[in-house]
Amino acid sequence: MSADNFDKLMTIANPLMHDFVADAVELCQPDSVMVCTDAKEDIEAIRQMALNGGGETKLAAEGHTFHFDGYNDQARDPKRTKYLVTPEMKLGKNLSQIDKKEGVEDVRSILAGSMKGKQMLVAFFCLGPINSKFSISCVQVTDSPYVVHSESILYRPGYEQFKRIGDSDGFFKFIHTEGETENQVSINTDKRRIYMDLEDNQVYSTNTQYAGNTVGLKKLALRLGIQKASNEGWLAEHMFVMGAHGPNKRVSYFAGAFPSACGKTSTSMISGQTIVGDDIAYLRKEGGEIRVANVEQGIFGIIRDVNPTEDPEIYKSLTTPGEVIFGNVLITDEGRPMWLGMGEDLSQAKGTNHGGEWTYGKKDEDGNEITASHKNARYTVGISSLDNRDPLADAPEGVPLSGIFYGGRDSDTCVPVEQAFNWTEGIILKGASIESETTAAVLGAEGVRKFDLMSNLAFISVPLGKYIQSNIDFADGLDNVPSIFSVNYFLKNKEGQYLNTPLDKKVWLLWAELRVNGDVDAIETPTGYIPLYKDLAALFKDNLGHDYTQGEYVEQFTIRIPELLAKIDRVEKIYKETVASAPAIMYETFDTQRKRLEDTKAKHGEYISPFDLIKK
Ligand code: SPV
Ligand code: MN
Repeated sequence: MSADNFDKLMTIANPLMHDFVADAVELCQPDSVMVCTDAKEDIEAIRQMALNGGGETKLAAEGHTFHFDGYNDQARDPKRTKYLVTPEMKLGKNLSQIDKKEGVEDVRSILAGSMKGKQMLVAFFCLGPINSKFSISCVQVTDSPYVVHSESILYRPGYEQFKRIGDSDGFFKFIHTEGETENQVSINTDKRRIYMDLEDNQVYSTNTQYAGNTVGLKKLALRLGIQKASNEGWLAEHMFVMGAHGPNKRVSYFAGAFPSACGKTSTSMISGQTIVGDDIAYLRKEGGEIRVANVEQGIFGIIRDVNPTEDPEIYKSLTTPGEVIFGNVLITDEGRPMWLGMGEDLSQAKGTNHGGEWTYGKKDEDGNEITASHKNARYTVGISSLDNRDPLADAPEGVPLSGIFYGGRDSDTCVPVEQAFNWTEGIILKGASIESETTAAVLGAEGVRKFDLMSNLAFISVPLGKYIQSNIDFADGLDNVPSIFSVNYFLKNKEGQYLNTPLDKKVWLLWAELRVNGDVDAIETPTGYIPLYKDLAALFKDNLGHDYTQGEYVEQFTIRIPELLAKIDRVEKIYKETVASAPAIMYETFDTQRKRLEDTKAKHGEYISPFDLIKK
């Protein structure tokens, strides 16, 4: 480490951080170490390193680069992601874990000497807005310039923030090596590890490059954050945050949790609304209300289906010069990125993608089609480059929360939008009961219905029952309790066709905006409140120019009693069999809901038109 870099490190007077870095250097044995501050020159140096063999290549448009992950490194890897636990820790069986002593020994043996011949980067970033109650300082050690470059786009600068915390131990530590590479991609999959040490707030990540496994501040920090939040009485959630724009310039803020690849980013980008963040939120109680802040300042979003019609804001920023990293898309010989669902014919396209040279119809060794871009291909951009950035996106005090959405990929059970009767029912029957058909965002089979409470299951680091109880208790003492809604963008008819277009989510959002402000009435169903036909018809007409028919309404909002009952049975079974810590109120609430469904069935039958539920 040069004297200059050493000074940069020592200027932060935190011996615990120094120890962490010293240990990492000793263990990984890099040839040199660079310490990055918040200075523009340092970030620029990282960008250049990324382009000089550090994981990125320039594209034709100014500021655009691309990055490829290995063919089997295209998503988060739950099988190799584990909590390091001591015998005293009782996390419950849903959380993947390994004995701490054994796991640390194993991952340290992989890290040993891993940076020989390479430069180690030490960088500082901040979770949440800087200099605020939400801020958590982080130090990232990695041999990947791509990782630090991504973090410089996605997170607020943390070097100056780190100085503010003095010698506190309340910071997060991340150590990553991409390991041995060929053509700039990690090759030793068998030595891939993503191990979280909850006692030391430290995460190890090895032999992977995909950002969900490597960018410390993203999902690795969410796991640490959930434990910290649980201990300190706030919430760390897998949620977007956005401003919904109602009548007379009214802005009501919503947060929403959806499993990966279920429309979370595109909800936060609905036209005419403003985005605070698309992926991770911290919620704190202040002065009788919930304040919510975006943990990030950028978006690592799924690029598939980003096109000028459905996502005009993001499409514009991806096709305009400026800082963008494209991941696992098709790169044409002219240096242009192309992707599935971009609104162009890809059958004539050719170029290079994560599988090498590509032309339409190419198959891999196992005979599976290699699509032009991977289904989980991504883009990384700063929110500041978006025209629809909310003016309070970086507010240190966050924004006041009016409502929460929980959604999933559900083809046959829940209506497109429904408001829970109250907070506790919302947490239990909407959030803690999310099931979703699996997608390409996680390695494994697609299309299988999976339980995913609060869309946060992959990241929860405390016993699940404790986490749910914290969510229930969070409304205690509030003057303004936000409303909780379920949304379902993926309802299908018997022929398997979607009943809604992707644009319809705007109507559900704006209905919820009216609802939280008491502007519209609703129909009571056994599971919550749904919109009146007339209110939706007006919203469809005004916002989408669509004449929404009564037929569409009835088909979409029919209450499907058998499916709803089956869902409760499935979810309850999961809690009974696998979540010893589940609070008793959950089972009471499942019973209440079941009884309401049975009573309604006795009166109206199994499939009930919403018109039949309007009180005469
Ligand atoms: C998600 O999959 O939920 C993402 C991308 O936001 S990842 O970084 O992989 O978690
Ligand atoms: Mn996410």
